[in-house]
Amino acid sequence: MKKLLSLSIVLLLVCTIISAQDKKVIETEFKVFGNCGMCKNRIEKAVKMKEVKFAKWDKNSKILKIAFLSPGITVDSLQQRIAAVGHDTEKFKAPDSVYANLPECCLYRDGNKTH
Ligand SMILES: [Cu+2]
Repeated sequence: MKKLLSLSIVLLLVCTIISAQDKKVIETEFKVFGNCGMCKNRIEKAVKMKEVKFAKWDKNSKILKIAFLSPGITVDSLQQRIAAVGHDTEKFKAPDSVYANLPECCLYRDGNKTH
């Protein structure tokens, strides 16, 4: 009985290790539209969660570099989150109502740059 117990503990450990290895960190980058440092905070905050290991947006290139755990989350779900706080991505457009509430310096669609 004791043997069986220790065997199942070993088995459990092995399974845990295997499933931990299944989670891969994916590094990618995609375009997110925005203007300034406030945008940067908003964008990076939108994807802040434990599955995201790294997120950095560059206001000049408009590129968000991101590293996240797969299959926990997908690029689409990340882009949807960003669009939901008011920033268009390559695939998803922010709702007009959310966009309209952004501070003036963050309004990137009409091409005005106040910074
Ligand atoms: Cu801004």
